[in-house]
Amino acid sequence: MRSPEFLMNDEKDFSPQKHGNAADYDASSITALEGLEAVRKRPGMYIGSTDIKGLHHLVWEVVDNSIDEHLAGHCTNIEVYINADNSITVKDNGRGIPVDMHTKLQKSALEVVMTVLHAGGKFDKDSYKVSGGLHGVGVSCVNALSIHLRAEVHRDGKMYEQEYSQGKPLYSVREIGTTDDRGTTIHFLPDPSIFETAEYKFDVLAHRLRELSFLNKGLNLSLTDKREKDENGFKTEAFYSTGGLQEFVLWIDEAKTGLIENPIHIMAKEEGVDVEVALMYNTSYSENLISFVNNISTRDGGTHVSGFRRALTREFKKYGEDGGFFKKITFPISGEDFMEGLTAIISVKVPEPQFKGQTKGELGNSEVTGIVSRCVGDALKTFLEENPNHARRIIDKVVLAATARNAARKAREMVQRKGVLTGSGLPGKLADCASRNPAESEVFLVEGDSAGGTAKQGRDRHTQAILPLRGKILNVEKALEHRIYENEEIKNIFTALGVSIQENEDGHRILNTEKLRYHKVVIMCDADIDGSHITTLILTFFFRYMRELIENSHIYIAQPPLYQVKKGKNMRYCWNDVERKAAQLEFSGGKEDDDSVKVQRYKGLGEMNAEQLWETTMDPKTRILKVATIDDAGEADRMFAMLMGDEVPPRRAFIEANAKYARIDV
Ligand code: 0RA
Repeated sequence: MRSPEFLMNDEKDFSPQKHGNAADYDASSITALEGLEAVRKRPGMYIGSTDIKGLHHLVWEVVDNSIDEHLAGHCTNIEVYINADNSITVKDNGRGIPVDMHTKLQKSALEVVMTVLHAGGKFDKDSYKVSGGLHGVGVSCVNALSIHLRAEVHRDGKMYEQEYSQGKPLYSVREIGTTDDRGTTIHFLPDPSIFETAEYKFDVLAHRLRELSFLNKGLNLSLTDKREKDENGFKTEAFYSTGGLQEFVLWIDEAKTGLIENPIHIMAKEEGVDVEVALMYNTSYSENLISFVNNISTRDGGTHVSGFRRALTREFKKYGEDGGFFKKITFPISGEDFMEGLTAIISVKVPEPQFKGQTKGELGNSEVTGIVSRCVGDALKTFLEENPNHARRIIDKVVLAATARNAARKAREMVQRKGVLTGSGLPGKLADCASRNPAESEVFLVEGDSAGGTAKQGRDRHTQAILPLRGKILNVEKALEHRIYENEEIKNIFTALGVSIQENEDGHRILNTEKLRYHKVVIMCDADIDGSHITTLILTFFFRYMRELIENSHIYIAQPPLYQVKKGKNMRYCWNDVERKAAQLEFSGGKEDDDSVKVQRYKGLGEMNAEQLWETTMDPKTRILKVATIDDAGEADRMFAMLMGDEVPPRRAFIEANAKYARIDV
């Protein structure tokens, strides 16, 4: 399906599993818990889903075990291969999975690790564990869900192997030779009877491996795609970071202009908790905070993020007040003002992490707040003392942010008082639907008044509303916040949707979606360059000001067809060139250029009549809708800034690299 490529994301939800141990490991410390049949019966329970996300999840289950070896100080290299048949090989130079006999089970430890759910050594508090993935499942789940898996272990001078099918060993662990190296190689082919899709995506794997390299400086990671070969051999990418989070921040901010020379890099350890933070101020208005616990992304933050915010606000506030830099400001400075234009990565390593929340995306350990707050506070104090010039630049930016926030609040209050943002008076341009049930109601945001008119005629009046948007909508990436509330089209979106923005005592903007009037908001633009640009502008607006709507799957992108192929009474709509060619060949009975087969290229929605628009793009029974998602706020932020910001070179590079995705009309 066509889509702006930056919306395609990988997955990065992980929760820890307490598992494995260090030097005193032996097979008898493994505890057997459950059989693997359960995993095959209900795979979703263990790996989240059996779609493309679940497929990629298998790789992370294995890689996380290798990362654990690195965290325990035993592994420097992890190689990942996508093989020609879409099987995966993960090779590390860790200690190698133990192979000695498990006394009770009378099996090799390797077999136990590979075939028993939750098998692990006794928990070792001295090293951090990430393995287990989202549902704390481990490598045995990968085995259960693979039609074939081969484990090769190099350990104590010997090589061992065992193979499995759907989790069942094909033979006992056997010795296959001698070796000088150490490590584990896991090769697996996902079971096609379990997964909806078999094809691995290079970019998805590359993205997480790059992230892992920033999070684990000094670790060599590589990805090789053996499915395609060109004159330079297989496509391969190596990920290695010497600078760690400092480099991570610069990579995320590639398209932004720095406010200070270098990122502030903080590394500290307290009470067994490793704290690493890198932060950078840039000239943009957005905040980008990314956090990890034991290499696992914590999407919803948690105690480590609270500690960071607390320290940042406290130290900058004190510095600004002591220096008399806030004298001119007549309203209170809020925590938010210190976050504008800030990109920060917070990574903590906690021996016994507790994850909270529905998706386990939030760190719960309460002691971590104080630890991070002290470590970051001390480091910031030193930075501010030693770098008065940079400190001044940041403080000036904070003052500007506070002033802008105050102006935005006034502008918002003005329109909200008038009822414009609260949904009382609906915009005149909105052709509302009859239903008052948001769950069945949808609104189409349509590019241009004329296409809006066609959509109005074609729609199902009961459930579908139409809001035409005139011309290009405001580029919110470049506009100051108070300008946003003055923009007609944006005001109309707020009013039509029935959502409003409120500010809490911390200055934090909160979206009130209680009165959301439509559960589906469909962006419907022309299938040309302009149309895709407008789609991106609207998505940028939702990303910056109504992110919850994207997170809660309320935002969709309509997919109008690109062609109509016709011969006599035969007619078919086509969404890409493959479909078009197939239709042409079919209608002509195999003749390459049959003049009686007519191909109409749809560039704009306006080229379709109401009935055609309904049939192809709006009818819930036949249309294709793409849901907008942000699985990775960091990546999305980077892409939006790149596409919409004012730094031209990286944007051009991105558009060129992704030309086949970005250009819809190829
Ligand atoms: C159980 C115990 C130990 C290591 C591992 C498993 C292990 C698993 C994987 C999966 C991929 N690579 C891996 N490397 C190691 C501890 C080993 C010891 O104490 O020697």
